[in-house]
Amino acid sequence: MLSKLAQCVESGKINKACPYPPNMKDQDGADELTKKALESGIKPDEILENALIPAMANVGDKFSRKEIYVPQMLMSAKAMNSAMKHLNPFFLSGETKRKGEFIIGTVAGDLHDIGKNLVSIMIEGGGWEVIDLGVDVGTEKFLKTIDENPGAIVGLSALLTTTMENMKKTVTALKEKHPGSKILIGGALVTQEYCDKIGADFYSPDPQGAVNYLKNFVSR
Ligand code: B1M
Repeated sequence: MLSKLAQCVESGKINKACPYPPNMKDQDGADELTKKALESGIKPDEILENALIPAMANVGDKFSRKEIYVPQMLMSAKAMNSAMKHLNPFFLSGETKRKGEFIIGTVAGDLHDIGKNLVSIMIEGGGWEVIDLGVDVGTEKFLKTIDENPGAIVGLSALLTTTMENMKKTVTALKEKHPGSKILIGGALVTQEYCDKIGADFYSPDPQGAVNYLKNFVSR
């Protein structure tokens, strides 16, 4: 059942009614299979670790190798979400633990969120609790959220030359107030050189690189 579920997430098969992908038409999707897996007694963390996480890792790797593109990745993200809706009550109740908290947002002045949302879903798929602050997020909001979630890792996305300057401001303020905090950055124009220049900890050009970086910080 878990390998079928993984296949659904990897192929973007959301539920039975979903006609995509055509070769899986009328079959159960991630929605039904997750429900059935839970009903059959498989534990939520087992479903996450043995089906959803490996499936999303494959999706991330294929995307990095340019074997699939944004639309396919979004379908996988939707399938993942339909599975997570059944698992979230267990994680939220504390019955099942996540690997840690990851705070993510697109920096002040920037409304681009497609890439940020992909990173968000991949990291959630990697077993983390994601606190997504959305777009146009000012430094104060990042500071407040890290105050409320000590030890959380922070991810910043920026797509505009102008807002990369705000990324720098946020990194400087976070490092000043929380010198031990780890900050990951990304976005179309962001580079490793820029990351080094502004004192962020890690630059990833794609979601899978972000997931791999977080593997160094499993806190639970
Ligand atoms: Co705008 N836009 N846009 N835009 N837009 C760009 C970025 C631009 C390059 C287009 C161009 O001129 N060729 C240009 C920026 C130029 C520059 O600054 N040098 C630009 C501009 C100028 C603007 C406006 C100023 C236009 C205007 O109004 N005159 C305006 C600004 C609005 C604002 O933010 N204040 C604007 C508006 C918009 C829309 C609202 C119309 C729309 C955004 C819709 C949305 O996001 N909900 C939009 C779009 C769609 C684009 C392009 C076409 C596509 C961006 C995108 O979603 N790509 C873009 C051109 C382009 O990039 N080809 C462009 C797909 C996405 C999956 O990729 O976001 O790069 P990306 O994310 C990647 C990686 O970068 C990485 O992972 C993702 C997957 O690989 N990644 C991370 C991203 N964040 C990460 C964080 C990480 C790690 C990895 O760790 C935390």
